[in-house]
Amino acid sequence: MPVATLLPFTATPSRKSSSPTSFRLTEKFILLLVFSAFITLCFGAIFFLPDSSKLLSGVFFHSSAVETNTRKGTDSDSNIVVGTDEKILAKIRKDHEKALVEAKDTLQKRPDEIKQDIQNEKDKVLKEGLGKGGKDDDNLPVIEYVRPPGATGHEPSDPETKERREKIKEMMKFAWDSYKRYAWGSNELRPVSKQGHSSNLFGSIKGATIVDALDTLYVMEMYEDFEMATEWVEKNLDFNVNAEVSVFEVNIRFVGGLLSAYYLSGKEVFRKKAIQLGEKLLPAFKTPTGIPWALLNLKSGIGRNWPWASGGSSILAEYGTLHLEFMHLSKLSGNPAFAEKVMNIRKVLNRLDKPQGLYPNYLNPNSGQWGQHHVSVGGLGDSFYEYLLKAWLMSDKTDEEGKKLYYDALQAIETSLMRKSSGGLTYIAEWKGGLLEHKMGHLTCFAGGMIALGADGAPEDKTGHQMEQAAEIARTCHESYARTTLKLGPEGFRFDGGVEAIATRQNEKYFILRPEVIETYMYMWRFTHDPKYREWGWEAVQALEKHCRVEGGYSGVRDVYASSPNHDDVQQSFYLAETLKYLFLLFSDDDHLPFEHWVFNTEAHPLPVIKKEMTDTDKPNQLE
Ligand code: DMJ
Repeated sequence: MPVATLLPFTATPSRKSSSPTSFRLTEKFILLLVFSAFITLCFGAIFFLPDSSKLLSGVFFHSSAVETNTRKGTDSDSNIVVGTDEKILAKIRKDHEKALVEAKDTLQKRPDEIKQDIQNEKDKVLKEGLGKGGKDDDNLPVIEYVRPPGATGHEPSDPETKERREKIKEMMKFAWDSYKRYAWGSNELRPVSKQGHSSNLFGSIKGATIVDALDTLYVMEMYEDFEMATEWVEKNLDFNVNAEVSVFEVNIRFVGGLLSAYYLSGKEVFRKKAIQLGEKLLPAFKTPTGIPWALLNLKSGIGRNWPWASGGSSILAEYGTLHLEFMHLSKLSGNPAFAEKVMNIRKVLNRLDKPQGLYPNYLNPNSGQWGQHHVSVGGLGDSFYEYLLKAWLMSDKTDEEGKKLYYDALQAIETSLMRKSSGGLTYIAEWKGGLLEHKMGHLTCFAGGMIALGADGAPEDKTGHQMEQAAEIARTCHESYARTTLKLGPEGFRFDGGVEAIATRQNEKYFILRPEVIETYMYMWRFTHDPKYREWGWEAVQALEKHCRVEGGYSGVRDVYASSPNHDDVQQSFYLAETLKYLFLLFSDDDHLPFEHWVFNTEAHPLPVIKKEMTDTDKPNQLE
């Protein structure tokens, strides 16, 4: 068979071999074979001969060290050259081997492990940026995220406690799933009519329940739901709304919720959103005194006060409940403005005379003078006192001014407002223009927990005394539940007209899933380990299940003294943020969100204590 027929692609059958320099096809083929054999031999020599690496180094890896030494070569130097040469080659070999092993490892990894590796690399870069005082794309300082201790917990060893804790988680799951199913994206859920609900406290900001529930989902290890909520925040949480919001409510629920979610999970989206929202709230402080407005239009930045508040006053519990969140906003943004605004509030208050050492609920932001002399540790006043104590604790006990203001205020409360009923129940009354109103609100019941939390630092050996006060308030608040038909606490209860711890007015008989009594049980349990607090908490769980759980979630009731519940059809966002979280912690071990490392904002969003050492070293976080 002619070779030509064997080489259909290289031969040109019509072309004649007339020229002396031209070859016949067979010759061409043989030449080609010889040539390729030669090339193969050369490459074989380079790659496979024992000392080929040296040759390679000369051909492909001309390092300057090799060049320099070669040029200057003497006999003795030539040993060095060989030595250096081998070192370099050894390093190259090692690097290649390492790369091969890494590649093999990577191929064996699951996608989520690869993702985690990428995240770790990113974190490393961020960490390096921190040292250089770097900024990220949003012009925020690059922060090294370190999860504070106790962000997650473990199951209690005692079987009954474990079972009860599981039950609370089931309740959270039901509340959350119902919200997801009927009201996803709305602020709150209407569990009876199975639809979304929004109060005007949030303007047209959406998703209050999602943001309020984030940290509870995390604390209860409901991570899939946490991811779903995170995704919603990333894609939908929008503060560019032309609407008026309550500065206080938006701060405690949204800013607080986002900050906690950031500190628990380390996800940057929460830090960014919290700071964005904080910046949107800053115009509220544009008043002659710097005491912020209660209401603010987030687009125009125009503020005003509640029309019902004494002579256009701002409210103590509103302007006095920004401190914790704003200190963290400064820490996380590197912008001292947030901290300055809240420190200025203190300055204004420090200049004013306090009637009997008490703080009236109303303060005019224009004149800087008190409005009506109405004092309360419940509605309109409550969390102002809470934030004085917690400012001190959150500063790792460096904010001495906060400490003094708190203990002085508590002394005034004890002297002027705390009373004991003839039946032996301690309560905190309200003060109106010098006269006591012997009524205590459900809201006031948080004070048991607050006093217990502060007792340890109390001056003049008052720790024991304050623990007793706290325990007495817890008992009174428990009585306010125990003395109702539904075993749920009324909004307000009185100690006059022959009654004790009972609501006498129709408009004080409702229960809206509030947390304060359970909050106090949780603090008392942590400090005393007296089992009665867990029992009282369990009684509340049973009442919630029996009277508030409906087909579409949990609902408040209109009258706790009625023989059967009349539902108000609202599942408040604080039920998921506070009530269920405090219940869960009541049945958890103390090392889950330990008080040494975490402080709860007034909406039960845990914020880490800003440790002294950290402030010194953590440069970009430092406040100026
Ligand atoms: C919550 O929004 C906060 O606890 C606030 O400080 C007062 N009231 C509600 C819950 O009752």
